[in-house]
Amino acid sequence: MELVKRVRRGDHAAASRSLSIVVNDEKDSEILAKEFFKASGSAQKVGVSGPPGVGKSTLTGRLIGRYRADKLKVGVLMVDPSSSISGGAFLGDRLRVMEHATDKGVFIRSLASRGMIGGLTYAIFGAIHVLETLGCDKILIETVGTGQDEVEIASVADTVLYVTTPSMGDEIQAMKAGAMEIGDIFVVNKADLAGKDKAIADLKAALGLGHSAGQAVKAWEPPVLAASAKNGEGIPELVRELDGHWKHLKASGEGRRRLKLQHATELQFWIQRRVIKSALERVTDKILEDMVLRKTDPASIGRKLLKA
Ligand SMILES: Nc1nc2c(ncn2[C@@H]2O[C@H](COP(=O)(O)OP(=O)(O)OP(=O)(O)O)[C@@H](O)[C@H]2O)c(=O)[nH]1
Ligand SMILES: [Mg+2]
Repeated sequence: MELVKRVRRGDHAAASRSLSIVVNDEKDSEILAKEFFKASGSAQKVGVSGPPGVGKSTLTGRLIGRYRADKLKVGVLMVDPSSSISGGAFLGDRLRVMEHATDKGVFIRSLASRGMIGGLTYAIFGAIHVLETLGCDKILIETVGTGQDEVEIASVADTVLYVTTPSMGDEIQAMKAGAMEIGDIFVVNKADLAGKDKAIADLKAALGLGHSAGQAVKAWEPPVLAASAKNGEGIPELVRELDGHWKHLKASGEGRRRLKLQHATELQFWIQRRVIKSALERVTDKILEDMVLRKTDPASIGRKLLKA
């Protein structure tokens, strides 16, 4: 409880300790998680998603800068679904946002999925509640788009920012629709390079935007912007759209719908984690021995363990 109080007062060391406990499911994690959940629910959670190398981390650094200029407190979660492969790139990510690391208004943490029971998604929820308790107004969650994870970010974030580049024009056409459908705001980053206008047109065409004549006006038409995280071009406009989406979520009821979806997903992962953990703890060598001897089978044993 002392730890929770310290996090509420904005103590970064306490937040860091709490994150480790909650994410790794250490002793007392459940007691803490309950308190953090109660104190959370007010920040805008922005998922920064898109293919590898498009500039998500650089853009995240820019967004931190803008939010800090407005005196907002920012939490950053860098989610690495495959830390075993991209350890090096990940270090680069941290460096790109590192200029903010000594700022008391910014809290940065990376999450890797290796060895986590219940997977990364559950850990992200736990981390988000700690950051909200810490007083973060905006939480930026960077994920590398490998298809699967992109879909997951849509059940964690309030606003999904989908990042591409001018050189991706043709690939966009070939991309699975599902990977992009999750975007609430689209950014063609690296607009300092050639081809941004064509990229924007291609993206709009792929999204089926701008052809709504005769159709009912959608409550939120995803904007497609150009930006350069490198030189800062288009960043104020991007922040305006992010704020606009946040207002839209609150005014339309869509925000509440998404929050319920997030809670349903978190609950699903909580159950999954607990059930798997407690069932697996009761698998003895005797059981495995009986399976080798074909005295029993996974379905029979599994059922028995679940009942218990
Ligand atoms: N020209 C140009 N280069 C950029 C821009 N933004 C980022 N870059 C460069 O693109 C490279 C990748 O940038 P990152 O920010 O690491 O991209 P990322 O999407 O986070 O990469 P992963 O996390 O590895 O998927 C770096 O060399 C950046 O300097 C931009 O606006 N213009
Ligand atoms: Mg990155």
